[in-house]
Amino acid sequence: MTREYAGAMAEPTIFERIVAREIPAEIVLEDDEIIAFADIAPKAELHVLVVPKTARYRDVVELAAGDPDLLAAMVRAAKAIALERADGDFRLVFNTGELAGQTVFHVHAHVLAGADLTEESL
Ligand code: DGP
Repeated sequence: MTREYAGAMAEPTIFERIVAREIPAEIVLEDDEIIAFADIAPKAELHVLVVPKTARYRDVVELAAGDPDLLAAMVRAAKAIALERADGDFRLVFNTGELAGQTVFHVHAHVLAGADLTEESL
């Protein structure tokens, strides 16, 4: 795991600790670049976090600028999870910045699927 971005924190984030298996999680998908696991506080029938293993990027803006292929891999992972665990449709949310509700500053996508989400669509 690389932790190279300029603002790298002294303490690893909770997601780095999940990657390192220091904290248990219900892992649903993993490859060399990405890990995906159930959100601890689900907001939908299916609520999975898709997380790059590298801690280099704080948010999706940094990721898009620094490694668009990795961002594309996250989207592909989201689709695979929605197909395997729901009907294939899904909502992808990147909280970006504290005022938008981001609490973990290691880029991650919320994949929400399962029950009908249309009643609460944006
Ligand atoms: P955000 O608010 O966008 O930064 O999302 C962070 C998410 O991380 C939030 O939905 C709750 C989830 N979360 C926080 N701590 C843990 C944990 O220890 N395990 C798991 N599985 N999810 C966590």
